[in-house]
Order: sequence, then C-alpha cells, then structure tokens
Amino acid sequence: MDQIIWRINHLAQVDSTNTWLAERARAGAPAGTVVYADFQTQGRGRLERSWTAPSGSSLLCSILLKPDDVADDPQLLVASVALAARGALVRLCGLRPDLKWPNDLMVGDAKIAGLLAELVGGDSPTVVVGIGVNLIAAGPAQARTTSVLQEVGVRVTSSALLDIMLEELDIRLVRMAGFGRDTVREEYVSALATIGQLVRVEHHHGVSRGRATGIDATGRLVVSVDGVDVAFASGDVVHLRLEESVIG
Ligand code: BT5
Repeated sequence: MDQIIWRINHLAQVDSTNTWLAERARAGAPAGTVVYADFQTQGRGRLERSWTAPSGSSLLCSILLKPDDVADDPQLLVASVALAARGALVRLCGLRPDLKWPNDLMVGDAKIAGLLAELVGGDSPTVVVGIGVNLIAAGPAQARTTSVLQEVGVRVTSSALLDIMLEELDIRLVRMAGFGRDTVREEYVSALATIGQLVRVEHHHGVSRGRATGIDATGRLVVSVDGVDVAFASGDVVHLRLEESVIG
C-alpha cells in the first residue's frame, strides 16, 4: 500500500471534529484528511455522551480512513489509532497508557483519552475516527480522568502529539494492509488491560458478566460467560476487579 498522504486542517473552534470531517467526507474528501481543533462546542462521545475539554487543553482530532484502502476490519482499524496515540505518548513523554476495550486509553483507572469511530455513508466504506487526548487538563470532575501533565509533568502540545501519532498510525496501517495484521492484533492484545479481568459488558441485549479471555480475529472482545465464550463487537466494559476490591 502507498503511504497515506495526511492533509491536516486546524480549527480554533468547531462543534465536533467528527461532525466536521463526516461532512467533508460526504463531499468527497479523500482518505488521510485530518482535522484538529483547539475547542469543541459539542464534542461527542459514544452513545450520545459528550466529550468536554477546556480550550487548548487537549488533542481533539478526527481522521478520515477508507477501509478498502487499508483494511476491511473496523475494530482493528480503530485500535490502530488508539495504539498510535499510545505509541506517540511513549515517544514524546514516556507515558504508556493501557487500553480498555474497546478503545479507551487509561492510566490505572483514570481515562486519559477516548475514541469515537463513525461510519460515513457513501459508495465506499468510509470511517471517521475521532480521538480526544487530555494533555494539560483532565476531563469532567464527575468522571475518573487524568491528563499527560498530571501524570508525567510534561506539557505536550496537540500539534506535536498529532504529528507523531500520524507517523505511528502510518506504520500500523501499512501492517494492516499487508501481512502485519496479526502484529497489530498482538499489540492490541498486549496493550489491553481488559484481558484476564472480570468484566461487566453492557451491550445492546443487556448486561453480561464474565472473564475477558481475548480478542478474536476481528477485534471483538471474547468473554467467558458461564463457561461459554461470547464475542462482543460493541458495548461498554467495566473492569470489576476494582469494584470488587472496594466491596471487599
Ligand atoms: C469516548 O466516548 O470516550 C469517545 C470520545 C471521543 C472524543 C473525540 S474528541 C475529537 C472527536 N470529535 C468528537 O466530537 N469526538 C471525538 P465514551 O466512551 O462514550 O466516553 C464518554 C464519557 O467520557 C463521558 O460520558 C464522560 O464521563 C467522560 N469524559 C468526557 N470528557 C472527558 C475527558 N476530557 N476526559 C476523560 N473522560 C471524559
């Protein structure tokens, strides 16, 4: 695969970088179009939740990918972005967050980054992958969150993180398009703090509990529920170890 050409747009303010980029995608923007903003007035999380960050405190960006160009596997594609962000943080400041399935970046039980992937309609499959990384301020007080500054005392700028993250993403997209897909999957498994944990999975059909045992070939979380392996393509995961240790 040819290396993607990144076309980077910078905005002082936008409603949501994902919304902005989805509109550009519908108007024909090519794979590799990227937008990052200093502030979002309507930053979005998954399932209609919101993502909030003070102006200039975070990397708030979205990346346009066309899976036919790079892979036909959305979950591993999104994981590639999460792993790229993690790889960039390691390079820039030595911070190595764990991943929590599907794609949160965590330091211990505090969330430092979240990802939102959205399929955009059109002739060819098009995915907008958004990521918010807390750099100099943590998230809302009601959630357990942290920032790079809080963890390692380093002020990383959003443009520096974006540049290195795209370099790291290049490496993984090339792997995904060739024979390196297993390497990406292995990196995902080794970064996921979820594997081996007792978990509660909140999904479309209800709630399941069990031990997370791995990731299948397409990136779904495999959980042993009452002795039966169940694969989840989406959902919210709670790691129960911490809750249980509080309960006793
Ligand atoms: C996510 O959703 O974690 C996906 C977040 C994606 C944000 C990026 S920013 C650039 C791009 N443009 C967008 O509009 N969105 C993407 P979810 O797993 O649903 O988590 C949402 C929850 O995280 C909220 O309900 C809060 O509890 C918490 N939260 C909100 N802001 C946060 C922050 N800055 N840091 C940590 N947690 C936060």
